[in-house]
Amino acid sequence: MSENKPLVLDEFMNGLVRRNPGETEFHQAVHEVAETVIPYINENPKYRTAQILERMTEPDRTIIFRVCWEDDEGHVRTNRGYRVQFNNAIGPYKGGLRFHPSVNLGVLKFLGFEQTFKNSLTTLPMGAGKGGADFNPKGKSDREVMRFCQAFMTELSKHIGEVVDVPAGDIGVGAREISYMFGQYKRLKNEFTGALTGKALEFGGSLIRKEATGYGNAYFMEEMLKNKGDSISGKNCVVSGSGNVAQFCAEKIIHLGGKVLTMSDSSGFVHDPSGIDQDKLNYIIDLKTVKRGRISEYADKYPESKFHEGKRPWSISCDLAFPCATQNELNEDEAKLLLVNGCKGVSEGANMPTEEAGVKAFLEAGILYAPGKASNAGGVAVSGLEMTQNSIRLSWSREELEERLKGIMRDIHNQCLKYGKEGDKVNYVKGANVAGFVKVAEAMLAYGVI
Ligand code: NDP
Ligand code: 2IT
Repeated sequence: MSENKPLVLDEFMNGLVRRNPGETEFHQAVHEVAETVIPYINENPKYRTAQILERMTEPDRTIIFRVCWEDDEGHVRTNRGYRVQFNNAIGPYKGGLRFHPSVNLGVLKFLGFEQTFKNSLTTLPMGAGKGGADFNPKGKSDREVMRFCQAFMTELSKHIGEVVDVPAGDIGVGAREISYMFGQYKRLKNEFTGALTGKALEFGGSLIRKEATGYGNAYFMEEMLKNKGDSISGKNCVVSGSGNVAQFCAEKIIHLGGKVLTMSDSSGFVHDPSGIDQDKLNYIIDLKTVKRGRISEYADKYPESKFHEGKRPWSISCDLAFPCATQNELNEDEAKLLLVNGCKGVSEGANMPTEEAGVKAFLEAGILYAPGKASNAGGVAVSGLEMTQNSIRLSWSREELEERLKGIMRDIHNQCLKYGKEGDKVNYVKGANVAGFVKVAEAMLAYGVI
């Protein structure tokens, strides 16, 4: 039977590309996983005969809808909304919502696919989904954002629920947007249930959720270094982004004794050779979350720093790099430049920030390299803990949650060691992909053909 022939990467990818034309980010995410998982599947033919990888790369369903709203001038605006319910083998669909003009089906499928492996790694019972809209929150008034969120949720509410699908934030969706959407969900359903995570503390949110992705990313780097008898303390660190993930990644690097040299946004990066300390970081957090300003304003406030317009921070010499902005923000040349300048570790806070050729350069150089599905899983992990707290109608303390988050990141690191050890090195890409795959694959096998 042809099903029993070994899987061949190129043949598998040709089929996937043919079925999903033009979805380049989705092709990239699947290729990165297939490269490491196909050899494992060929050693374990039960996954092959059950077509597990073919089934895992096809979302359970994709929902696409029109979102109409009125701007402050009374003009009617139309956007496209999405929810990709990727896989619920091990729990309700779970994953963020992204509001950004670059959102399209291919981007959300890549994110939903990655989420399948990431959520599996967290050890918590969560399936995978991702959604959002091509809405651009930049330059919109609060009332416009509110009207958009309400219109978006009016349709989305038909498809989600605390045991069905539980969205959260991502790029362009933070506390403000989650609050507007939760309010609308509650109003439409006439029930108070934890159908979203990342909520404010007053209405069912969890302590540490805001910090979790960034903190978790720094903890993951600390685990990788600890495994080699080293630590973040005293290291020069380059961070990209200045949003939720970047802010709290920088904060934890500072707590752990590292020096943060850069932060960025889509208009460029700031380099502060004297280091971005907690006071300066507090300025950035206020600038980006309250004033909704631009990172260039940092250089006006702190003249010892310099703003590099239109540039990314990877040319700055560092020991450790933390890409925390968006996908494909670090290319092959930049990866090689980081290596030449002495970078010894990269931990991804963003989803798929490194282009495939860049990943290859890091792996060939044998530096510590953590793919986002392992290193940024702290955010969705604490979302999972928010779901638990909502279910038992209790909230845990900051200390308890931070310990749990640390424990989960340690656990993810151990899973990477289990499947990724290659001599005295660890291939975290292979480790994360295979470990994430096995749990979901076993559940799918157990259900039979569905
Ligand atoms: P935010 O919206 O809070 O911040 C995004 C940051 O990235 C901003 O600094 C933004 O700059 C920058 N950015 C966005 N798009 C681009 C682009 N095309 N080019 C350059 N810079 C860009 O999002 P988050 O911090 O929540 O998300 C950052 C990354 O982390 C994403 O990849 C997300 O998927 C991932 N992630 C987020 C999690 C979470 O819990 N929030 C969990 C796990 C992963 P500007 O202000 O100019 O747009
Ligand atoms: O990419 C991600 O893991 C997130 N945006 C967080 C998802 C979540 O459900 O908390």
